[in-house]
Amino acid sequence: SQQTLSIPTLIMRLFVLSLCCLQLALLASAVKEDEELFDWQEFHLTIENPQAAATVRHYVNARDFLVANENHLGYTESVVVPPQEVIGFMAFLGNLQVKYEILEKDVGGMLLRARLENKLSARAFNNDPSTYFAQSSEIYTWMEGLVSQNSGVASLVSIGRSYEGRNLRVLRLNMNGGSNKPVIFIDAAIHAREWLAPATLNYIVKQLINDYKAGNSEVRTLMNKFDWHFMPVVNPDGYDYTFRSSSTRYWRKTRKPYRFAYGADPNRNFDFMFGGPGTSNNPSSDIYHGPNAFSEPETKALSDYLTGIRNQLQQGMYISFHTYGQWWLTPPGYTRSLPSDHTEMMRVGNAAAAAIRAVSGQNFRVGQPANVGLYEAAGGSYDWVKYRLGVKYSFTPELRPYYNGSLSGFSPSAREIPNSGKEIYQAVKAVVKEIM
Ligand code: 0X9
Ligand code: ZN
Repeated sequence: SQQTLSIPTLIMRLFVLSLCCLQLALLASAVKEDEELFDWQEFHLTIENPQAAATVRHYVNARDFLVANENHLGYTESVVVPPQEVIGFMAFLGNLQVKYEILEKDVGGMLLRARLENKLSARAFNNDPSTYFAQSSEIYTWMEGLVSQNSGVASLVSIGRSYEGRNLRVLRLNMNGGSNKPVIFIDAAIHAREWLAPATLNYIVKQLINDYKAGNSEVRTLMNKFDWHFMPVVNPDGYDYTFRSSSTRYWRKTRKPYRFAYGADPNRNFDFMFGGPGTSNNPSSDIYHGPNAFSEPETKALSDYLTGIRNQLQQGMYISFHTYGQWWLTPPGYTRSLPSDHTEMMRVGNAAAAAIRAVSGQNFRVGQPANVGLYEAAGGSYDWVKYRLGVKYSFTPELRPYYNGSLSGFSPSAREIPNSGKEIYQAVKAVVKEIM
């Protein structure tokens, strides 16, 4: 069924095609993937109205700035600006009467120092991923080592593959071999840039094994009673991408391509209140929920695995490590309305905060995100686990440092790993004891 096109139709089609190309070129004007960001400055904006927010977004999108949506209190946003654009951006913000603060004058320098420190840590501690920020393959190799040193009690489960084909792996510690024990499931790095989360998880794994072997009676009780499952890297494509250069360091989402952008926010991609408050249908947004629930192979694999152990999980607990801000978040995260078991959830959450305070003096706020200074967000993993799988005890801790609005909170020094590890290890034991 060949079709001849009239001249006007052809011209029309060429015109539409050229418009598409123009749009492609505009959208492709993102920061180069290998940009090291030396002397780039981090602006923190406090935008009072949606109109101004749109104007700022338009200005920023037309330039090669690095934007990391935070969607914390209202319309606040971190924008990282190249040195030659700083003066112009300040003038633009002044005209628009948008309040701003410069939080970092050399983002690239700061990230380079963090990277060097991380290298030194790796070398000083034998490339042990509980002492430095390791990529997914290094963490997997380390877990394989744990399995061979602890045969019979430790095992590795492959639960699927990421979009780019990386392994999705769960380390299981079942000390006395019992079957059908209640499960404690802990995951990390649903969000790519939150490096302290997998490192803290690895620290806890190592500490549990050491304390068990040393005959610590508290740990022996907790490990014998529960089957412990650890998934250090839920989003390995995004996580490994953050190791490529400074300009990719703040990547948050998966890496599956969508129209002119990459990735969905895995913590908006679960099948509970999908597309609700605190999510976006724009693929270039940092909180893009994806085309449909479980569109990402990573969230699909995790949800299938959790569904498979549902009965054991209902008797245990789900904990999803994120950073940063120092909160021990309780569900539901999609709304500020209190759940019927609010008092009980606060009781258990407060036990975590008390344990942390006793170890380090750090303050962790407990409650639903929108009631403790964060925001409502639908489609998150812990809400799905609680309200779809029926797992009562489901938490999302936001680890160190205390929230200050800056992107630098995502790149703490490797020296923070043991500090975070110690306090969160005690917190995890405390909450599990509360539900025994
Ligand atoms: O926005 C999120 O997904 C979490 N904060 S983060 O800074 N790590 O991105 C908050 C998760 C709270 N849980 C839900 N609201 N689902
Ligand atoms: Zn997160």
